[in-house]
Amino acid sequence: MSKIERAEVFVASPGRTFVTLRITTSDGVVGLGDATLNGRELAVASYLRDHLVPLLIGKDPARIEDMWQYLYKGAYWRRGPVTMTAISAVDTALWDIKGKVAGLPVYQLLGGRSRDGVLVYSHASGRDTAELLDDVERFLSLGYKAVRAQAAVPEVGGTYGVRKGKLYEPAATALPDEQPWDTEAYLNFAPTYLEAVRERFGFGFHLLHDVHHRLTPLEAARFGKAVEPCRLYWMEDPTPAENQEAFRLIRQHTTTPIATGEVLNSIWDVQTLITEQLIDYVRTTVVHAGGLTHLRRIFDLAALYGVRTGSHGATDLSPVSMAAAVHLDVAVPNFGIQEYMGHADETLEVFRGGPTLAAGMLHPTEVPGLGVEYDEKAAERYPYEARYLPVARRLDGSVHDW
Ligand code: CS2
Ligand code: MG
Repeated sequence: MSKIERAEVFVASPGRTFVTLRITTSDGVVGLGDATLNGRELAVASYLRDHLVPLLIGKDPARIEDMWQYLYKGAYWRRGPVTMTAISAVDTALWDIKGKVAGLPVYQLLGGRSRDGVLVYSHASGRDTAELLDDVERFLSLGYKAVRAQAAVPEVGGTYGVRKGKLYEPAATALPDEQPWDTEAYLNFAPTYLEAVRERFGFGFHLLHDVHHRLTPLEAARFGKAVEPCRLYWMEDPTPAENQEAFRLIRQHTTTPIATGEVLNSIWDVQTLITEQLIDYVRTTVVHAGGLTHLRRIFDLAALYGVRTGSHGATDLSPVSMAAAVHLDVAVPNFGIQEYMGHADETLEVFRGGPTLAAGMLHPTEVPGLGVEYDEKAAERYPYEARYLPVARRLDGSVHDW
């Protein structure tokens, strides 16, 4: 029987920081898992190196479900982003190994194709409405069928989601950047630029918007009503989702579809949201919600209630978890859409392979496993750099949800 012989944790910053788990079996088969938790990377690296790696050595890599239960229940302290990201990395690496041993791409192990390709959306943004409109036009001209729109709110300067360079990168400073926030200014301005997008480009593509956890339930209801004429594909994270019941109030007031879940990491964190149909898309991911094994469970629960998938896919999810995401996206029956921002050139020097983008859709690799390789030598050229996500403060100085 093949055994897990080695489990190595790599922390490197090629374009941005990523934590990658590499498991090698006694037969020399290698599996990769993404263990990146933006702004708290070393916590997961230590959880893996100091607490999980000693448990992996000598274990049977084929027993994926058993490993999941062993790591989840064996921790005693359950759930949370650090624990679940570490478990996700192990789970994903074992699916990579299983695909390589079977000689099949991972989607074939998940039931095979349900669709020809995976619809994606990317991020258009601007420092003002005019710049945003130009950016939307750029993505539409690239063939995207779905575009997220975010613009800075004039009175409060920087706002969530406004790209500075080639890619939107929020974790850009060695200590948290404190950014101003004013809800009233946002509520007055954001609907105007979403309307401007529809006025300029019409309704022939999906338009998405990320509120990014910033409103109270009633403010979110007000925003949802205000943007109903824009016919959004979704408004994302309208209010912090720890309080799942809060979404009942939003639901009572607006038909704007709702997506949430990128900061959540288990089926229990989205159980009420799904079973009470308080959301339309669940955004949990391979890297933060327990790997393919657990994410498949979440997606199957969602399917029972007409909730579709809409997984998070920002630049801080490595090509490994993006590849795993597309293998699952192409197979599940209730797929909705996949976020896809691409990665920096430096990142792609280290992570080789992965899904291909064509006509606004991602396509999984056909090689055995996940289809991504990690170039350890290239990674050594990009030593770890500590980076933090920003903190938002209201105009009175009090901390707000970033
Ligand atoms: C955002 C992310 O892509 C999204 O929907 O919410 O940019 C998020 O802010 C980052 O992934 C946080 O690391
Ligand atoms: Mg988001």
